[in-house]
Amino acid sequence: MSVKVGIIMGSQSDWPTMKEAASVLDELGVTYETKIVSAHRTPDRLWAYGKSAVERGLQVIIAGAGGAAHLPGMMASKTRVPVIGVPVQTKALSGVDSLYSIVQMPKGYPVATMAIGASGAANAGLMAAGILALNDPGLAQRLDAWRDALSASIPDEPKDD
Ligand code: RP5
Repeated sequence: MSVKVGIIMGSQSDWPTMKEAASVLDELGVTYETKIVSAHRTPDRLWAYGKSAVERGLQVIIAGAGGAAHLPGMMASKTRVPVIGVPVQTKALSGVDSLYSIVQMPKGYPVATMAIGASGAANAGLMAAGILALNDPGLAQRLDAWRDALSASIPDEPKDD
């Protein structure tokens, strides 16, 4: 069976953030592929990945990048497969640069933009799982259980350390 989720990122340096998405998908039993695809350093790789995404059976692409983060938007321009964008936190501007680069897409080429950093990457994994769960009852059940477990782990009252 073909892999349905692609996790792509602009650089090796994005992996510590993007592996939060991978980790959530692991917990939910969703298979995925991971690739370094840079809008600026490997534009031909980006083009080839986007061009073949539909025929390869990808159903969601999670794309993370930092700084001048053009990867998610460029990928959305190349394929109709839904793209979830993760703004990677940067040293210079704390990831606000990444967020602004990803979120403000022109009409016609949407990117579902997550929060900056690790939480955004984890939520990207959950969002991808939620999309796939629409047509996968087993995954829907696992996702419901995951959400219930998270909810159950929250204490009723705060306590001192
Ligand atoms: C972007 O530039 C990448 O997504 C990364 O977040 C940022 C910095 O890349 P490196 O210089 O660490 O490779 O393209």
